Amino acid sequence: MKKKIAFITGITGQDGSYLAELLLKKKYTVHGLLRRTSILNVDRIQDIIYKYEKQKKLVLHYIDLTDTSSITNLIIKHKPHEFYNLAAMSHVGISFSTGETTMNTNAISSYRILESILKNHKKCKFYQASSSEMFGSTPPPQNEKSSFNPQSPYGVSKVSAFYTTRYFRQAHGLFSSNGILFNHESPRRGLNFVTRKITHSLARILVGKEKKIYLGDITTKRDWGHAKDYVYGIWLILQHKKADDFVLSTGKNYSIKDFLKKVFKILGLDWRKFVKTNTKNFMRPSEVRNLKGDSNKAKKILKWRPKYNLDDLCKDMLISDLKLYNLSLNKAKKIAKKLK
Ligand code: NAP
Ligand code: F7E
Repeated sequence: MKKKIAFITGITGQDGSYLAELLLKKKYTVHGLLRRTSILNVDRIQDIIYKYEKQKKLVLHYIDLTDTSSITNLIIKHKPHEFYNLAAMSHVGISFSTGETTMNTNAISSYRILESILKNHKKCKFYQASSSEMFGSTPPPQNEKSSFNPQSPYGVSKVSAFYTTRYFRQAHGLFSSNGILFNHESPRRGLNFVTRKITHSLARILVGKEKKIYLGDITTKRDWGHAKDYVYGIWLILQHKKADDFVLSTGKNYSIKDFLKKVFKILGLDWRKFVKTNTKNFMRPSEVRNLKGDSNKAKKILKWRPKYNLDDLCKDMLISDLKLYNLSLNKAKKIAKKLK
């Protein structure tokens, strides 16, 4: 069989980097779309660049997501079998002050890409990175039938892209699917999302580079999984025989306070000594208070199941951040004893 060609927007991000690794292992040719930045921003994909770029199994193209004509040219030239649209302005808190960019990048781009696929390469399967933020204030558990009540420009933009993806499927027969993913984290998570902020700052506290972690509201609850499990689910969604929408989640939720407790406990520390909460800068005009997903549909139809639990995730993230500061877990525990 001819080798599959996949396009990934957002390849430099957390999910894009894990998905690219997975597809390359599955012998796909991967075309990664990245935007030009003043500092080369390929840390998460450096290893696969060394391993696959020379043989043209990984091909990178500098293209901003909002530059649809360039994306169209690439679609016409390479005729991808699968298009994973992962690029986004993905920070909910920041979206409150960057609403227009957020809508343009996250909502309008999806519309333009789908229109281009319809006109130029109808056979291409399309994946849209939809989000549990779309549920907003809808009480848990949330599944594919729950209503959307977004609470941020980010949430609104993702609802728009969700319905756009459905519209091209229902009206034009495209294979366009939504993955409605609940929060998923990893050592590759951006530093300004709450989980990574906590594990990374704790490592910095141990080496004396920080004294306290300043957080916003720590009473909100999230359903956290590991990004490695979720990119496998993303791939399964496009391998299913028909296009559809699927929730991916663990089905368990915890507060930010629970996450703090778990991470600090690994080193035998009391988080309350090192954290200041309700810091104004990190409070949002409106909050999504309680997310807990019901992914029975994905379990039943795709046979998808997450392997990591929250304790595994906390440990994985903390150990990785300790390494950045040349600390082993044992060494960190010794330093922590002195900080008690
Ligand atoms: P991420 O780490 O923030 O990565 C976002 C990616 O989008 C980065 O590669 C970024 O490029 C790229 N990007 C942003 N604006 C762009 C533009 N104008 N042109 C080209 N590329 C652009 O996000 P993630 O956690 O991997 O999430 C992947 C997708 O899933 C996103 O759409 C996100 O909204 C969605 N999602 C995430 C979660 C989660 O918990 N992680 C849950 C549900 C849905 P730079 O590296 O240059 O910034
Ligand atoms: O916030 C609270 C914050 O920014 C989680 C994105 O991947 O998942 C992510 O969005 C909670 C919120 O993730 C701080 O107010 C407290 O209640 O880590 P977060 P998020 O907003 O849930 C969804 C599913 C996506 O789709 C998004 O792309 O933690 N919180 N103090 C804080 N959050 C941050 N970032 N920083 C704080 O200091």
